[in-house]
Amino acid sequence: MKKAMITGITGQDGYYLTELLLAKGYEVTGIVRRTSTPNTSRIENFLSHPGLKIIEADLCDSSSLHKAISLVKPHEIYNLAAMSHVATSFFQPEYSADVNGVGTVRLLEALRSNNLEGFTKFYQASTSELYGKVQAIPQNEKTPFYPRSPYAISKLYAYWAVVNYREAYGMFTSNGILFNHESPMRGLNFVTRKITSSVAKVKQNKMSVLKMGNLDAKRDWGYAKEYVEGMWMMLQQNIAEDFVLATGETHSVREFITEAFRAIDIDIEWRGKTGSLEEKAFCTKSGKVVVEISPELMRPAEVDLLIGDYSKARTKLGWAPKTKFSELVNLMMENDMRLVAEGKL
Ligand code: NAP
Ligand code: F7E
Repeated sequence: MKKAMITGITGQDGYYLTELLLAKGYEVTGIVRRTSTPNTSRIENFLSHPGLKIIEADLCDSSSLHKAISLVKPHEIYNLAAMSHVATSFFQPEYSADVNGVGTVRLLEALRSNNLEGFTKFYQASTSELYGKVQAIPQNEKTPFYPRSPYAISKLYAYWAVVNYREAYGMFTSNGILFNHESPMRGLNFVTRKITSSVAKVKQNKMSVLKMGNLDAKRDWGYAKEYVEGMWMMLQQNIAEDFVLATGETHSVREFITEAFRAIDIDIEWRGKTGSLEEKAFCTKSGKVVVEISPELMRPAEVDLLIGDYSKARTKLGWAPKTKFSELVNLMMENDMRLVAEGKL
């Protein structure tokens, strides 16, 4: 039986990857950090699965990682754990570097100190945020990086550590450079889920106005469930390489909001100078303001435009995204409409 270890198992991608690997018959070990309130709500349904074990460890603590790896000796490790919120990284730059950057090296070193460098395949959750102030459109594996946040800088360090351990020690280490991927499991403070949960509340009269930051930022948004399949495919190769996963389509935050309202049959109209603090969205039918701008939600430096070229993944892995932008918005809206109606949001 193949053994996989997932750091960040309690997050969005951790949920979908656990579902995938258990369905494939893997024995899965999840690394969960200690928190004062339970952090396993996403994976609640898997906790009683005989194929899943949980070990308490932290990316900031080398000895706990060494011990976890020596207990499991996994065939595959998926390093998904991170302080993953870009806006938060501006307030906690040092912590972001510790978890995302040094944490990755701690995990790679734990493999080496357990003499597993020739045995375990390693997946690193790299990110389209590395492209930052983009140097080419669209972005692929050869596009130079230009990080624009402490989060992206920390992930850049981890990216190069993964390349270096591959070259220096011959380890099977792969960077998945994943563009934004979303789902009903997305954390509530990322923009897509913030929009779908808030629009569902507006519809059900539990919120009147949605406050937003930069509406002009453009992202390449895919469906997380499909992206974890790509992670697994990367580790089934004979030779470790880095791959971009993306949809090849880009949409602005403004378009996402319009689409979310459209999904529940509400037409909105944008008024005020586009991109200004005065811009607002009105419900066409009621005339009420439903979206306005909050300057404190703007970031000190922004990533304006991301659009990925996933041709290498399509050719070498046979991976391609299936869910279209409007389908993704619809499935997230459907989920949040139900959760709001049930009083769970
Ligand atoms: P997420 O929902 O924020 O999950 C992050 C996970 O990391 C959680 O399980 C969290 O645990 C865990 N974690 C944080 N700090 C830790 C620490 N010190 N020790 C151990 N675990 C820790 O993120 P996601 O969206 O699933 O993303 C997965 C990974 O892909 C992240 O590395 C992210 O940076 C990267 N990424 C994401 C995207 C995307 O669009 N989603 C795109 C590219 C790359 P708690 O539950 O206890 O907080
Ligand atoms: O922001 C703008 C914001 O926080 C997207 C992480 O998973 O994907 C994610 O990073 C855009 C930005 O994701 C609000 O300024 C406007 O331009 O959903 P986000 P992100 O920063 O792209 C990458 C690939 C990762 O690797 C990260 O881990 O939306 N925006 N108004 C807003 N963003 C938020 N969060 N909240 C707002 O109110």
